[in-house]
Amino acid sequence: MIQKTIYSSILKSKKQGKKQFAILIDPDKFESSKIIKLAETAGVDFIMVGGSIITNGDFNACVETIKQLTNIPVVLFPGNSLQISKSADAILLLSLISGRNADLLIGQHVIAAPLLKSSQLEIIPTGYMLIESGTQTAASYMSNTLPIPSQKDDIAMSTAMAGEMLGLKLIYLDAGSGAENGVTESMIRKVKSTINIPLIIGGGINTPSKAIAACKAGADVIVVGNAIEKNTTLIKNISSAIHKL
Ligand code: 1GP
Repeated sequence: MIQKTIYSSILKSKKQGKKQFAILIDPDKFESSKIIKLAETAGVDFIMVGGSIITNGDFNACVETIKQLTNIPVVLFPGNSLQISKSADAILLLSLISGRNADLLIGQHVIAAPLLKSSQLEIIPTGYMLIESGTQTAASYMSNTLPIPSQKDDIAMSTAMAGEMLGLKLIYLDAGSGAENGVTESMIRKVKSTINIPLIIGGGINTPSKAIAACKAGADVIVVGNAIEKNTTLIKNISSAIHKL
């Protein structure tokens, strides 16, 4: 019997006021075990795998390789229903609630449901919200949705509230991979004040101080992808910074 404990560990950390750190692996760029070893040493809480588009990577092989290398839980963060691997531990079942694209609110989920049902994956229903970041991101283009304007805290708050009322278990505010401007502290703070479920923040976090600021504003989990591809020492630096909070 597979233990499905990832969501409960997020809830437990939230209750204790402990922040969690996830690294995001893009299967197109995953080349070596080095990054996974660094994640282990740094005490990374989760490894997320996914991307808006995969061109040359093998999604399933990437997940299997990571699973062989580490006991850190592997959580799928799928850009579409092709990005499902039964070898992972859990999946963020994303509903793109910032957008009005029915396919990403329910369509892809219908396609994926039988496969997910037959898997051992822990399913974590997640309200996924793209936040405008200065330039158009791959996530916004590929999803054919408009992100929420970065200064419109009220829209973000109402969207997150609706997501929680619909029964979603996490809210993920994402400025998009490599975003120039991350989600503002003001928006994080206000969204946090309106929901009880855990809050994930990602997109453009490339220094320990940005990660700390997002945590202090209310993030329960910080996700970093782009920056650690460029500078692997950030894995340790960001992890120790937010785990000390
Ligand atoms: C992207 O939130 C993730 O969907 C992570 O963003 O790659 O900018 O760290 P970065």
